[in-house]
Amino acid sequence: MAESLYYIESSRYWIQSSSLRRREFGPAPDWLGARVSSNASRRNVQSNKIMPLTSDQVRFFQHCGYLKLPERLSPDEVMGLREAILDGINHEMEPVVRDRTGRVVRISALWNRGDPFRAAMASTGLLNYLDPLLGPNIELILNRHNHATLRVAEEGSNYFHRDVIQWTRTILTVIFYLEETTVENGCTLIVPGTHFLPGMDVPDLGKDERIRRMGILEQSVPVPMPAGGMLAINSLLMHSAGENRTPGTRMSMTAGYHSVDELSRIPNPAHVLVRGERIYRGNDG
Ligand SMILES: O=C(O)CCC(=O)C(=O)O
Repeated sequence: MAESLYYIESSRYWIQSSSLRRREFGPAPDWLGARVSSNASRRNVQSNKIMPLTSDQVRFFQHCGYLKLPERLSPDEVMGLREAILDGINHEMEPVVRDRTGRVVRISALWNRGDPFRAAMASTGLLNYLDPLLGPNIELILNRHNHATLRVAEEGSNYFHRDVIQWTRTILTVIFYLEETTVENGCTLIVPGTHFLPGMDVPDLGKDERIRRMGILEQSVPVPMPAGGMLAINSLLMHSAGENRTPGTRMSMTAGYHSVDELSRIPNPAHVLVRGERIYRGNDG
């Protein structure tokens, strides 16, 4: 369905498709409702489309390299994902990653596992937020992230990293929190602004002498998130899961997104189109 118009009415968020069928999308986020005095005030004049993120939020993401998305997964979605992840871990459903003791702590290839993973990773609500950051044509990446992790105290596999090497083809990472994360149970740590530092092929930033001399990782800040919260980061941003110092678990799921590469003639089999179309704008002639 080509979705062309988003608008707020009676605190509900509506989508109207080009076929003029209108569909309710859900309750309007508080911040959006508060800012919308009339439908026209949030309409992008050129596209006649109401943007789910303000230009200030988009600028914040570009400047700082991260944004807590203004909406959460519903408690039912969180519960469905938690059950599916625990099922995958308990039944050791491959592909999985184990910790040093052989325990399964991560399930991979979430997209291939179907719902509820597909529903969350390609939900209209999430893609509406990614649209102002990535544009209308969006692909989900199958060979970066696409996994869910259960972090416990003894796991100890956290390290500062970037998700890509160079800025020319960076990606957008979304971390979905399926349990509340706090400083105690190892919320995500980020180093704001580090997406502007030069590209480097360094898997574990804390072990790199140049990074250590810069003292840049000492500038990291914790980002506590509620259960169901979603954090978008520029994948060049230096980040790490924190250390879980509680007896409990800390479950999250991670996915990566690209805008469609308009210079690629061949569809990448590791990319799934989740919004818009595969465009090609190469000048071959
Ligand atoms: O869960 C987190 O806090 C970080 C996740 C992450 O960096 C990853 O999955 O690559």
